[in-house]
Amino acid sequence: MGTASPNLTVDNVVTPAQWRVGDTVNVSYRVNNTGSRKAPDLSDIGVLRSAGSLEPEDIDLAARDLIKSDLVGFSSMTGYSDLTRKLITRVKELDPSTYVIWGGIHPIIHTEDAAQAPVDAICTGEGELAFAEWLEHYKNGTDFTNTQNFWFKDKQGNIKRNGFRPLMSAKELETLPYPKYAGEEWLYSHDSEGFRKITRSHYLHNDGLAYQAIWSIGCPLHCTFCGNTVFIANDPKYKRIRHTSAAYIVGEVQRAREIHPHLNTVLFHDDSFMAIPLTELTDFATLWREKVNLPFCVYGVIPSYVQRDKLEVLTWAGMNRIRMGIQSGSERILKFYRRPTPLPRVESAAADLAHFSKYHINPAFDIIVDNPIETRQDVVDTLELIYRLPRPFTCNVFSLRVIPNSVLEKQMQEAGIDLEQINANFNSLRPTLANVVLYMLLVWKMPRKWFEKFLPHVRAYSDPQTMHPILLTLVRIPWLLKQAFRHLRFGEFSVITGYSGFILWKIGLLGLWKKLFARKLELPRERVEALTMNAAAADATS
Ligand code: B12
Ligand SMILES: C[S@@+](CC[C@H](N)C(=O)[O-])C[C@H]1O[C@@H](n2cnc3c(N)ncnc32)[C@H](O)[C@@H]1O
Ligand code: SF4
Repeated sequence: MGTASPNLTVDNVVTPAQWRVGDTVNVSYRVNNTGSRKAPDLSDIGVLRSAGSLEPEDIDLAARDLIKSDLVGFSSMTGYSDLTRKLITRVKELDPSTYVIWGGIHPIIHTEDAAQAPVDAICTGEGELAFAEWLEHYKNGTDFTNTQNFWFKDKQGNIKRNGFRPLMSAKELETLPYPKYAGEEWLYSHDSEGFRKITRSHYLHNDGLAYQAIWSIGCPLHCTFCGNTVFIANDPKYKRIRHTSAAYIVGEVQRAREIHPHLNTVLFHDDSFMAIPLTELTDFATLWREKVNLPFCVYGVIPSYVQRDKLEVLTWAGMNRIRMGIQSGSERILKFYRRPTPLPRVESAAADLAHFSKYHINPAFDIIVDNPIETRQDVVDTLELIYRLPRPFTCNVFSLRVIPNSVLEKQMQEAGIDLEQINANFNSLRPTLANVVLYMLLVWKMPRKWFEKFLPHVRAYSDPQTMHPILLTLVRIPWLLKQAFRHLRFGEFSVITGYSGFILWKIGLLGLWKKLFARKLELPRERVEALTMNAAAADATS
């Protein structure tokens, strides 16, 4: 029999029709407890993971712990900027002498907004070397206000806006220590205990059996909706792909496995992994097989950089999953996003991926929907592309959001459109028929004549239309099950988190399962040698 516990569900969520990142808004909701025990405190419930989800008591409790330090550094994306601002404000109210620095994507992308918070400094670019320089001055009591990649605020509130340091070179990246992992890290918890040490259980619940890594920085494209547009505006050299040596990244993963021997997959979050030259990928593949020999997933794949050779060498190394950005099936919309990935190139990349489907959990293609610029034809074009792409695959379907200061923000302002911004979850789609049909296609390629019956009823985002929230929820259930099944078949526990994968690993069943069901590409030595030689020639000409 299970232990008595509260079971809280939230409904009747009412939010303003539109809000911008940084706004404080009123959100009302109803909480039902269908469990067998009283809930300890209803303020445990966050709404839409929005910045306003922490109650003032939580903010106060966290801030009281933080002011025990002389220096507090915050790091946040824009979606969490409101929460960060509240924490900073409370820290400063409780102890104005605590030195506060705000870093991370938000101060880089929306610098003026972050600078308005009661901070002492914000970090406006890469932090590693800049922070080391600042810290040296801070400890020695010397003037730190000239440190680049920082803006400083004096007691009167005047802001000193310093410029940018050059981006770190590959050589400099190589000198950095591995990212902190499962060491002295603390997590704030709602349960009135405040900060608690991070345990293996936290990792299992967040990442399953996966290790999250980034090998390369940079992206050659500048899609209007992406934060990259700001990185590139700050320094055009951001377009270049910079990365550490294969030995460094392999060493990083080996270190993680020493701490957590249960790790059984690595997820690379690089923005443009496939743009790394073939010679370097071949070096990586050879060393990876030799020293790590774990499956891995590559998230940032731009269709124009997909090549058979690259796929072959990485699959041989252990790559078993790929996520590729398609965004739209309409050439007009790709042009609007300034994405130089013509549809024939997208389709040939998908065909190349299909060639390796035996060794891969189906690839996931990113698609952006709910764009008010789209016409009905653009929406139909995307559905048609999804219909004809070679299977198996799935899609990550995102609702378009405007990242402040991105080129898209200007495009939307010019078009007179005020969009809900990225505070809301990217996955909260509008329940249009177009989105329902999209998910149906991800579950099953229906006969062409059925598909053609749906198409005339599909509308553009801005057109008046009937919404289908229940249908959208229903069609997502088999889609989720299908995805979970595909991961299970490969014994891959990165989307299925918690203890299940860990227990299977511990009793040895996971290893056995993978031996029986997961296929691994083996290549004869001559083929590997040929790939290595071809790589040098191919990189020289590309
Ligand atoms: C890895 C990644 C993820 C991972 C991990 C996210 C996480 N919570 O850690 C996953 C896949 C889960 C993810 C999810 C999302 N992501 Co993401 N993600 C990235 C990615 C590719 C790299 C970020 C990273 O870790 N970089 C490595 C670290 C070391 O660098 P950094 O954070 O930039 O920090 C440096 C500086 O900022 C500075 N710094 C940082 N903090 C501090 C603090 C102090 C005190 C100092 C001095 C300096 C400093 O120094 C650091 C080293 O140079 C970026 C794109 C990019 N190229 O940055 C997008 C990015 C951050 N993601 C983005 C978004 C929008 C999301 C999602 C909202 C998307 C979604 N589908 O829902 C979710 C949010 C999930 C969540 N709740 O956190 C946007 C953020 C835009 C914005 N303005 O906020 C980005 C920029 C991509 C984009 N589209 O433009 N993401
Ligand atoms: C950071 S991108 C990296 C993917 C890869 N570099 C590519 O574009 O092919 C991750 C995905 O998030 C989605 N995304 C990024 N910015 C978005 C925005 N402003 N609104 C909606 N989705 C967005 C896109 O679908 C994108 O493919
Ligand atoms: S290719 Fe991906 S990471 Fe690069 S700019 Fe476009 S969306 Fe951003």
